[in-house]
Amino acid sequence: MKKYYLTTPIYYVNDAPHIGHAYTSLACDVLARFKRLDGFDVMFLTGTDEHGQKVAKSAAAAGIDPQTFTDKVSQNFRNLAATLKISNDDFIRTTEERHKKACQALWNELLKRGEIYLDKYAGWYAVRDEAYYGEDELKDGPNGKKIAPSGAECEWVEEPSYFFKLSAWGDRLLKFYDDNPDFILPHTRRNEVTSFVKSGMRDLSVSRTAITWGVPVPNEPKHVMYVWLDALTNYLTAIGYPDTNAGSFKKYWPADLHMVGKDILRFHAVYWPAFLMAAGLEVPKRVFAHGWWTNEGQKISKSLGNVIDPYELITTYGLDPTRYFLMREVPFGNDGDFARDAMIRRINSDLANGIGNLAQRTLSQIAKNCGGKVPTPGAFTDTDKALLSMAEALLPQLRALMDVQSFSKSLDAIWSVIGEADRYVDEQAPWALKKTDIARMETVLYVLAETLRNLGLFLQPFMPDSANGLLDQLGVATDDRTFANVGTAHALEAGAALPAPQGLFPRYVEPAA
Ligand code: ME8
Repeated sequence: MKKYYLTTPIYYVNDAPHIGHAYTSLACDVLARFKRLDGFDVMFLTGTDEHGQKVAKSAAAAGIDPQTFTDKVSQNFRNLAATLKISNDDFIRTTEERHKKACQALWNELLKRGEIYLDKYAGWYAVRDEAYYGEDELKDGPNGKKIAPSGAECEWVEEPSYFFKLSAWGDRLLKFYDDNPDFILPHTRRNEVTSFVKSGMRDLSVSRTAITWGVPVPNEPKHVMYVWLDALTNYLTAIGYPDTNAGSFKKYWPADLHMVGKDILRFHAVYWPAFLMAAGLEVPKRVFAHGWWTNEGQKISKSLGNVIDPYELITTYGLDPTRYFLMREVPFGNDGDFARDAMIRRINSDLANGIGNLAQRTLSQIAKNCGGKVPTPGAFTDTDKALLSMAEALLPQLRALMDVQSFSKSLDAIWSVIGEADRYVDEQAPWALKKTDIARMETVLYVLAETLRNLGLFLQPFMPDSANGLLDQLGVATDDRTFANVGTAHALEAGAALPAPQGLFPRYVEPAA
């Protein structure tokens, strides 16, 4: 069985989850569901990043010890995943014992291979990014502060520290990017990575002595690991590292995809492959850096008070419409603006008037005019065959698009079949055939039901509840909902009784003020 191992970033537990976290998890969920339906053995990992200075500061500000604090906030991320119906196979927390063990084993491996040495760090650090910056990367901010390219304030740090010999990995990283042109997607992001590597990298400080909230460095009681070395290792921990001979490690490593936001590409596309190569481990196949959401044109930030709460979206618009909007509205990889008007337009035109109307028209005519049973088709015309084969041909198209994380293009492809099916109903006018040619009416309604069955199969990863509702109404057995059932070879059985139709994609009506 083919395997597919994909991960979200593990989210910092310094704050409540927001739409950005929901977005990354959702994109991974859509892909994980797609791959499972397509017969892959999927391992889908998400979780929380709980160590480091930023989390320790938030715990102190809340007046509670870091462990109690992280227990609480981590649970909020778990709850969000459940609310979004994220189908993750594991949820990792970096404060778990299994993770400490994995981090320390990786550390020992790097030490043994001469990739880590003890020295002293004197330089800039941004707590918000948990990142070290070179002087040349910084700008002067107000009141003499130094500002990182991300906008985070930096502070001067001087402390004994272990270093990873990152400077020695530049050429090997550049060769790796050349040999693996699809390692970084979208391709437009490749340059920022290669130019950072080409600019000449300094060795990376990988332990801290000024803080204590972290994984202890083996045999060095004053040092805890740099939070990014700790965090990135989660991708190994979850599949059993350091037991590289265990079944799950052997089966799933290297990861097929690390999905991240563009803010943390450098950590995943530079530091992480360097750590892995240095430890003699394989490098993941892809890092996809998606874009950034703004809110009605403005940067989303707590200080502007415009953080979008995913729970509020789900309560207002419903889970599936929210999932659909986030995956459809913006080509995956680009930045996107969240505008309520656009959301309502998508719900009403694509869902209610699009797939909803098509399903409603077809199913209610079947209920009324075919005795609530799957209609019996006669011979198919070329027009019938064209629509059926268009729906079937979606499978190879979607496979290719999903393999490059083109979620919105995948939905465009599905919607072009919906558009074609709409034209087909209008042309064939089954309601008129009812008076003139019952046999032909049955054929037309059968072709539509069969098209809807294929559409329902393909919509499952995006809108699991609504798509399964549609498949229920078509009488498709739960076991017959994988992509192995796409196409005419697995078509609906004529004469099978169907449940009474129900609306699946309601219009959004603005509540009265
Ligand atoms: O960086 N638009 O965690 P984090 C889109 N712990 N996506 C957004 C977003 C926005 N406005 N805001 C956040 C960390 N995200 C580290 C990761 S991984 C080994 C360690 C998403 O809580 C996006 O995926 O700051 C981004 O990369 C991630 O949340 C950052 O989450």
